[in-house]
Amino acid sequence: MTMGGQGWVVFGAAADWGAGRRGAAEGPAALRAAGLLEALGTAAEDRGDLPAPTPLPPAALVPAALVPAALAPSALARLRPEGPAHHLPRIAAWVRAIRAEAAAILASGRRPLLLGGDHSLPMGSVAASATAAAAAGRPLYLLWMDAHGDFNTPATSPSGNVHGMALAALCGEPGLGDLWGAPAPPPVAPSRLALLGVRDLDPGEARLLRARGAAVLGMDRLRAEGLAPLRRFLEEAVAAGGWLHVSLDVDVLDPTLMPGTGTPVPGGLSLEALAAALALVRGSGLLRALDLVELNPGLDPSGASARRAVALVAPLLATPALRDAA
Ligand code: NNH
Ligand code: MN
Ligand code: MN
Ligand code: MN
Repeated sequence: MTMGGQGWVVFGAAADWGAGRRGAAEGPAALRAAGLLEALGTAAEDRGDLPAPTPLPPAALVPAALVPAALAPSALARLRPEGPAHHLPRIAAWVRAIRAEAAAILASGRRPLLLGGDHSLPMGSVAASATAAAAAGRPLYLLWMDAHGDFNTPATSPSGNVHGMALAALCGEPGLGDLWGAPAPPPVAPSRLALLGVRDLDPGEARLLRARGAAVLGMDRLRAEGLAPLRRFLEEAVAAGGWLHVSLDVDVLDPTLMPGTGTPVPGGLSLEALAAALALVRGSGLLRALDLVELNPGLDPSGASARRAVALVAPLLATPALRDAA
């Protein structure tokens, strides 16, 4: 089924090279099995999963000479033999394929919904949003819903897992080499970025986030102020005539509600709080693109994690008209 106008186009990326454990690649199949397409109704088109791209030659990416110099010996000792950004050539190939797909969907005036897969993959979808927003003369606002900051670089990452570096790379932090090829996307402005639900920051990424001045609406802040800071962020985006991309890492939910994810962190959002946040997003009328990532269905054989993810995003996508169809 297809629909023109502002409908959603769903595509999957069955890849988990950015995560520390395998299994998020089963996310797209699990989300479809849990009824995602039925929940979206006839207004959405499902393009299926992208074919696995061929890994890029490693030489195109992190220059080896840069790496040891950038790392403290203590960080170096914790790295696995494959280097400071695991599986980067494969991830870069996925990122480029996802960017191309999301860009084509945006160019047709519709809205991409990326089903992951791990959280390195939105380096492709957000790149497409950033490029399209710039071409339309609109400021891009990015809402990153996550237990984690994903603001490491190869030099600060304690794990070497690229899903923990995706947001930093999108904001223009160096370290992943020529990830996107040409043309590189415009970097996401930290002043138009909000992280929601964060409760696990590594020391290096915490320092970098602070230095860049991004709005970290962590769990402590949410407990104190509720969703008021998110409301202000969205109001600012509306006033600026912005576009909004939401990248939803399911580990933003409390692990008691979302056990099917690879790096659960206690103390997360309730279903009600996340639904309320997504209702504010929907009400803004600005949402142009969504990522739904880090579901690892094998870690929750009950299937409840996938069903909850579907139930949460379905109302978000049952779309009111965009504020501005241009
Ligand atoms: N901060 C850790 C790292 O960089 C964990 C990242 N894991 C995530 N991010 N799931 O959303 O390795
Ligand atoms: Mn993440
Ligand atoms: Mn996370
Ligand atoms: Mn951590």
